[in-house]
Amino acid sequence: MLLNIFLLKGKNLTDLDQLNIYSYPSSINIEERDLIRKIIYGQDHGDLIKKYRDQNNGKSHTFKNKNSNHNYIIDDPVPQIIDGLNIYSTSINKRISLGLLFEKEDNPYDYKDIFLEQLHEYLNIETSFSFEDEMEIENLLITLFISLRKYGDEVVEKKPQIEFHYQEQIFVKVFLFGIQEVGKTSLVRRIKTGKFNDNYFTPTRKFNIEYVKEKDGLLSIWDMPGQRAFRKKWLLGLQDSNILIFMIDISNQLQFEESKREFWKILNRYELKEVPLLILGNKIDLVNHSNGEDIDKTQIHRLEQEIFDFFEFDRISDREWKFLFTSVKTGYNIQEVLNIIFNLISSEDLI
Ligand SMILES: Nc1nc2c(ncn2[C@@H]2O[C@H](COP(=O)(O)OP(=O)(O)OP(=O)(O)O)[C@@H](O)[C@H]2O)c(=O)[nH]1
Ligand SMILES: [Mg+2]
Repeated sequence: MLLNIFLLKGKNLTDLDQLNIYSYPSSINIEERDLIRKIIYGQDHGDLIKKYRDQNNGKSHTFKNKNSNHNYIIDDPVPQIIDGLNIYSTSINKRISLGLLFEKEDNPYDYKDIFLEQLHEYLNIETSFSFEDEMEIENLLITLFISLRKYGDEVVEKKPQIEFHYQEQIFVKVFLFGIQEVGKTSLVRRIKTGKFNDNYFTPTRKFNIEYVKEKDGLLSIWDMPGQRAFRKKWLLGLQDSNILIFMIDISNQLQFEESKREFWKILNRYELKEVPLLILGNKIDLVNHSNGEDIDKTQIHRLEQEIFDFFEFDRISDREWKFLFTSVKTGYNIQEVLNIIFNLISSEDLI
């Protein structure tokens, strides 16, 4: 199974002090100097690698694309075991090192074709990919990670033959969007840490990706920045989403119009057709002045109807969807959010 993906970039790869290091999911520590040095030297002129290169005539993949200004040269990836870590890395234009970290027993060659193909597709077919843009780099790593994991699970890994309690781990990409200050980042923190902090207020600028392990699977939650200036970044984050979560601040009706506009822009995107949707009416504590539990049923029903009418949710026709009132502050319905995520996607084709 693929464990991690990393990218090293600098004016000169051998100048370790000036290297920018990106990795995903970041839980595995590859930021160790010595390890990085070995990876880079291995890729450059390590003995083992040289032998391998000679056998393969040092193949590079140069892909030409008429529609693109870019023409990234992607080297054949090189397998290395470094400090017991199973690493498969390639260099791009001899200036960037991109590597995969596998579990010990994996054979990186199983991934060679898909790795090169995906990388080429991302770098040379996308018309404007730039290694200068951090967001694009992060997005590249995550997209590659998700598709290689998916590939590994479907094609490479053999399921245990006889294992009675074997339960497949599912991997879910959650696209969490909504305008500014509705409570998206607070929700992610609540799910991750169980805590809420009233004083915590940091508008998200680039998207914040959190990795949450739940008993039913692994969630990667893509928490989008809600401020107008950053909303164009939503388009970079939505591909391959398994579920959409749209959040509204129900205590701030002045922003409903804007919220509705942004909602339909995303919902009308062709690539998200049929992706299930969960809509959260957040900050119910402010409307109800309670913790959410002792809500007046008629009042809440009326409010729900008003919101449905205003946002025209009855026009949602091409997907499964659910609506839920929440309070990230009091914790009201937060567990239910997780249940619904797994219910909504249980029929999807997931890894
Ligand atoms: N009363 C109340 N306040 C909340 C709730 N959820 C979030 N907040 C507050 O709302 C404010 C905005 O929360 P964030 O989580 O930063 O909102 P966001 O949607 O991530 O905002 P952007 O990153 O700018 O898009 C913070 O002050 C939170 O403490 C809630 O359920 N009830
Ligand atoms: Mg935020």
